[in-house]
Amino acid sequence: MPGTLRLVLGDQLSPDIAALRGLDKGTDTVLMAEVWDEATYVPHHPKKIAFLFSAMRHFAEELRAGGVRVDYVRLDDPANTGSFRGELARAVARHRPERVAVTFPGEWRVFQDMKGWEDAVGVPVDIREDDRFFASIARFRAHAKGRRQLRMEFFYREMRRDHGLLLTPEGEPEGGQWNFDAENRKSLPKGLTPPPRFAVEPDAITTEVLDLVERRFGHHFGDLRPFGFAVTRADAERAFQHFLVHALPHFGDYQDAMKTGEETLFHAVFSPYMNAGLLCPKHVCREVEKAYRAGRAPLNAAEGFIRQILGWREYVRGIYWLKMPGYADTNVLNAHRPLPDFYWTAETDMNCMAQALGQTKREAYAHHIQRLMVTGNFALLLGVEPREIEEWYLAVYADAYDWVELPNVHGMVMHADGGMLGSKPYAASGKYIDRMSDYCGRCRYDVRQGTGDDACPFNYLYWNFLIENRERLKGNPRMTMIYASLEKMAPEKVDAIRRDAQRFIAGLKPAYPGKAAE
Ligand code: FAD
Ligand code: DLZ
Ligand code: SF4
Repeated sequence: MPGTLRLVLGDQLSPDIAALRGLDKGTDTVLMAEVWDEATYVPHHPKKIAFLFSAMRHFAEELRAGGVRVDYVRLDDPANTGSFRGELARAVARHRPERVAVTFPGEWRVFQDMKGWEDAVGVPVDIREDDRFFASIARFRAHAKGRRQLRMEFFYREMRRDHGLLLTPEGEPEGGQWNFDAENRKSLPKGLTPPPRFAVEPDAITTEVLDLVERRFGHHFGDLRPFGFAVTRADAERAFQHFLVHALPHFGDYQDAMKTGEETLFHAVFSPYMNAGLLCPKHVCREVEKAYRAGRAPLNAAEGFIRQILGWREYVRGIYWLKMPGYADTNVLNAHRPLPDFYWTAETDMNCMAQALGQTKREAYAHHIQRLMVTGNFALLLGVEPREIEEWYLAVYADAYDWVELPNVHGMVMHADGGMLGSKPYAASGKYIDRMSDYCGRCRYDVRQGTGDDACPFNYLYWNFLIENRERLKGNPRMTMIYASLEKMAPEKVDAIRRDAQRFIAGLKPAYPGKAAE
């Protein structure tokens, strides 16, 4: 009997995903497909592809074990057309369903294509809302309506109230304030050792995927092995429990810290799992609240953590669907320089960059402050073309999908949207990196020098950025003080800054995205 064909995409690996609701095991089939287009629309890190393919294969096995019929198309299937549309059309011809059900995708690019599927395959295609998020797209639109300016903090407070997280019985914020960020900027003290990273041994399915990825994508930037990602929901939950017990208590205090050789510090390291559907954000936030109420984590840690998910993660998704497609095209700082080659080789004598890029290459992971204040800050100061740096971030991190990467890079890092994610650019000199890390002590450059051959490039690039963007930024009330300092700067010093910045920029080699390792 022809039933419903239910398509599950690689980042929709949740048993309660909308497309699976109402499934009839007698008549319905679930379709999953490894497709070339998705694996190559940017040159994804091999670990990211392996994680996704292995998690997809494990999810298919989980469904089958529950008695669900799954039609799983592997990348190497000779008839594989390489696209969602092509695979859906082939599956419709095989199963002759009455209709297709699919969940709203995470990327504008895929949504545009999805809108044409019904005509292409000749049966109704039911695109269902992705309700794994706290806020629907309509809820975010309602928040945004009529506001002259959008700010994460106000949206976050509404979300706390909507979902009753960290509230007193009177509906007020726990601890008398909404946000404890001011307590969360400590550098790492000597003698405090972060917990070991949670890792899972590859099983037979993962081992087979690793061989496939090595053969087909081994030339992409990034190390495939050793591979320790969780690829099942059970192991993703173990990773989360590991975080709750060992890292959450210190999460707040050292959220912004960086240390040589310490890649994950007290971070959660489970964004790939949450974004692919192996962990549910609502479950994660409730469990963190419980840990706080049971006295297992301080308020600044629990609040800081919940804000990342209930606040930032939801806010960037809201901005994405509110502003696309035009959002990706803005470039208010008129930045057009090419991305330097070392983003794709991790070879540079700036130690902070070498640390962040090196661990990105090894792990497909860097924590927020490395992404924002090291690799991101450098691209901002240099004035890299937003599209180039966006493609890089989308490719190299295991948790990267357009809906979350784009607002973070285009908005938060590059200020290319004019300030929807930050009221001023997060530009900083080497002084910030020196305060929050031990990188500078081991660097060939001197963070105390502003100009000259040995001066930290972040220092003169910072002032050069302010000079180049003076007309655009000097009216920003949060930048009045820094522009007042620039106005007072001796002309010889300004000249030296400009000369050093130009010399440094002229010495950079442009990158050839995704080709560096070929
Ligand atoms: P933790 O620091 O432990 O935070 C816990 C969780 O909060 C994360 O797992 C994540 O789900 C959420 N979170 C925290 N900050 C953000 C944020 N700004 N936006 C969305 N979610 C957030 N996150 C992605 O999931 N995918 C991306 O492609 C991505 N690209 C980024 C690019 C740049 C330039 C920047 C500055 C940030 C980006 N982020 C992205 C946000 C953040 O850096 C990562 O979510 C975080 O580093 C993941 O590591 P973690 O799980 O250890 O996070
Ligand atoms: C990221 C990714 C990759 C690398 N490969 C696949 C794939 O082969 N099949 C699949 O269903 N999904 C994959 N994905 C995730 C998709 O890119 C993601 O589902 C869309 O971008 C929508 O968010
Ligand atoms: Fe980075 Fe400058 Fe410090 Fe070197 S001195 S690690 S380049 S901030």
